[in-house]
Amino acid sequence: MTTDTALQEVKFYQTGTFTIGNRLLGEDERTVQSNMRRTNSLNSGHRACQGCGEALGARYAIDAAMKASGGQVMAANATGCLEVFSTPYPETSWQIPWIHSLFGNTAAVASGMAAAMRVKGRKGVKVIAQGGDGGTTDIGFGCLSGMFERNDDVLFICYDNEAYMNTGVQRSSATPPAARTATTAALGAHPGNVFGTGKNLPLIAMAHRIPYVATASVANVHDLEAKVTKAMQIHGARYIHIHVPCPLGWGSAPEHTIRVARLAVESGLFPLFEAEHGKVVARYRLRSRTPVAEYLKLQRRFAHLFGKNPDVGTLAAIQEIADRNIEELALA
Ligand SMILES: Cc1ncc(C[n+]2csc(CCOP(=O)(O)OP(=O)(O)O)c2C)c(N)n1
Ligand code: SF4
Repeated sequence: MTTDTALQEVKFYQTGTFTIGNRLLGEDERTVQSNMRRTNSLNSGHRACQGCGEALGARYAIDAAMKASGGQVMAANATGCLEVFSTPYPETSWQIPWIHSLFGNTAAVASGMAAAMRVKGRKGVKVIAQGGDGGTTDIGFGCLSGMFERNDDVLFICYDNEAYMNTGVQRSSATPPAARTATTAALGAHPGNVFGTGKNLPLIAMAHRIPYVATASVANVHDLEAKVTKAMQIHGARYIHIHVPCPLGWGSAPEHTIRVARLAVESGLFPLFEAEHGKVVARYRLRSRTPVAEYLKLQRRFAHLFGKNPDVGTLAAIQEIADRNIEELALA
């Protein structure tokens, strides 16, 4: 954390090694994250929990955006964990121009920033809006839909940890069925979030027929960076929805963040795809079809489904959701 104006560079403790699976790749194919000269947009020293998927996702996305734009990025950030852990005023971990908006108006603030850049003739400056799933799917949804409908020149990134984590794990409209939160039924025949509720924001974004929509996961850095890089080249409204496990809210081990994220993808519960102007144009095909139970059992928010008498009915209903995703998006 620094209030110093000088940029802090990345420090790898083991120099001469290639991080995150890049060892066998040529220089051009390695991730932005493996490069010691990346911008380090979200600097170390912030106050996220250990293993926070949102901190990883934001760093991966904004570093990739900085590389793609030659360092010409500014961001609006909704209230939520990402804002709170990165920027306890007057300190900040961000090494980019960054504005804290209200919880619900990030998309509108970013639209204004893009308009200001247009008026000033600063064509090269790219505007990103970012927030959690609560700030995106619930309270910020009206402003976001307006930003899509006007095709404002903004990339909106939702870091989806499937609840309102910053205020103590309340349910959002991105909370999956059966997940326990502070505001879903703790007891009864079927504790946790009810089935048949919630919103699928990537599909809603596609319904606006905006130029680009993608889903991404912190478990697949190459894919995430490629999508951000592509989005930075496109003019108009763009939306990327990144799945970011939250050890605190999900009751998963901090060291399992990537594993949990990967199992969400490989089970079909969090499909990875890209869409242009409302049509799916690419999808990540599953390497192996993993049963949803493998993903769920690593998280205490689903612990009531396991134990001596597993809730086979609820597990089958969740498996059905994954199977439907796999079929509808032709993932297998
Ligand atoms: C109008 C308004 N209502 C409520 C709050 C309190 N609040 C701040 S952050 C937050 C939850 C954020 O959840 P989410 O957007 O999912 O982000 P996360 O913290 O999970 O990353 C809430 C309810 C607020 N700041 N403003
Ligand atoms: S509560 Fe979750 S999202 Fe927030 S900082 Fe901790 S791990 Fe990250």
